[in-house]
Amino acid sequence: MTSTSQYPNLTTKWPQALDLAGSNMPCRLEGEVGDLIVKGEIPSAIDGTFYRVMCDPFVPPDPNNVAIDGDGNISAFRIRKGRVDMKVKYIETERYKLERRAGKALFGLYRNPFTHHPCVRAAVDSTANTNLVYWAGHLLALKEVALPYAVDPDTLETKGYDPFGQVKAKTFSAHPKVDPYTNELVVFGYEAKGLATTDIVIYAVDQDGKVHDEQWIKSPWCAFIHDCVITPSWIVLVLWPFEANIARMKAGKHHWAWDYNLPVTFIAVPRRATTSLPSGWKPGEYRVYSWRNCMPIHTAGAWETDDGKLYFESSRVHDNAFPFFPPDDGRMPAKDAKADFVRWEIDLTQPSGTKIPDPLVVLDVPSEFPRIDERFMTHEHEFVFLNVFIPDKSDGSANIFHGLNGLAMHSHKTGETKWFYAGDDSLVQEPVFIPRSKDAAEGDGWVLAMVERRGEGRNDLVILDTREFERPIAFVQLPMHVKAQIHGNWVEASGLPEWKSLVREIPEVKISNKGALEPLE
Ligand code: V55
Ligand code: FE
Repeated sequence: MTSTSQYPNLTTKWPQALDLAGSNMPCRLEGEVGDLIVKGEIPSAIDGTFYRVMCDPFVPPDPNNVAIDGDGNISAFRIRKGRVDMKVKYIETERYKLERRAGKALFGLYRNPFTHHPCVRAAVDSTANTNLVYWAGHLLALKEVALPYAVDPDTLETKGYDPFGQVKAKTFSAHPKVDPYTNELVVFGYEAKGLATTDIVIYAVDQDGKVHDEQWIKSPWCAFIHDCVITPSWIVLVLWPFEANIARMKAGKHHWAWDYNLPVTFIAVPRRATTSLPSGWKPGEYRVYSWRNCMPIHTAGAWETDDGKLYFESSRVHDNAFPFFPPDDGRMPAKDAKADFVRWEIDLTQPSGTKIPDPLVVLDVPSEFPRIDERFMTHEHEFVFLNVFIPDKSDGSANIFHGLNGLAMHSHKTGETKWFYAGDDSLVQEPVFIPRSKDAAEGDGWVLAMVERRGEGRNDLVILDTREFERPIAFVQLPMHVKAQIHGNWVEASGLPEWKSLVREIPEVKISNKGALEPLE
């Protein structure tokens, strides 16, 4: 690598920030690569597309903005017959188009309209950068601050905003959950009536895109609600100890401030008016439970029992994991803040306001992005797949955002954990599970994840067989570096429309007879 630091007279409009340098340097690529080089062999039973989304600012951001507010840029990897095509394209949000046309940032701080240029105040302030979920024929590009953008799953062209259009809410979580037993997408949105409101909407979208079971509840304070879990009867929302406050926003500061006095809080809500309620529950009721100050970033699975217990699993940071949203007094999280993976238990027969017991530590390892075999979402499951920091290896660090160097597959039944270490100078991103077949046993299949080869300035997709998790069966080699994703998902080809243009197909070639070996007339 050539160093440019010896030319200090050469300036750039890009802020000099850690989240815009090194492997966080904006990717900004759009295009396609056909037939990527594969090392190893991809089983032909793997037939579908891995969609992932990067947080990838197109214009130099406001120097005070946070790293989670860059434009959403999709990468799609179409895997079929052992071969892989790749396509990369920005989601053309209103915000992206306005800023790209202006050639500069018009939006200021994350979710703070008072810091935006007045000409964009009425525009949708979504970068659509957090998750991609395929539902009811739409590839939904999600950001929890707004409604979904729908993207064409083949061309990746942005088709429009709010494809379902039936609910009067301003927001839609980036972590809706598919109930595979009822074929519903369970959705929530918070700050659902507008900036800093405590209104939460919950509903389900059926396979045809029709909304039902809409309900509105109130949050105990304007909390940051990134993820949830579902069981057959319940949705549980996870409230992080941040607070939004209009006065702070008007003062030109951040939407969120951590509050060390707030506990992590869980709102348990019956999914349907017809849900049979535990004794003591009144129709229309929901209950609020809390623990201590901590940040469970992402959930894995959840299940319920007949005696009114709810179990759910999550990653947990024992402090503020978003130091870019500090408390109003500026206190920074502990440098050595612990992180682990835990199982929470809620006894629904207890009244609202109950403090729940300490969770069970399932894996005492810094980990993030836990995933399950989602065919079993809502039911008790055996396996969890996680992105982990493997401490006895040289690379990575316990910082869950800058140091996850491996993957783990953990069995609740046997207690055994299997590890995949990505190799020297490499970091791994969120795993996705691909079942071996429609009816395969739980956890029998493959795990796919993006690996960043920091030393090479390049990436690989790794494919692991869950029957021999430690030894990869294939690496799909990208010829370039792509930024870390926020989230990604696997979509089986059987559920997708036909792939036509993802990577240009060459039509029949008519030979010209002008080649060198053809004699001149
Ligand atoms: C998260 C990420 C976001 C966001 C809110 O990881 C929460 C959590 C990439 O954007 O807007
Ligand atoms: Fe997330």
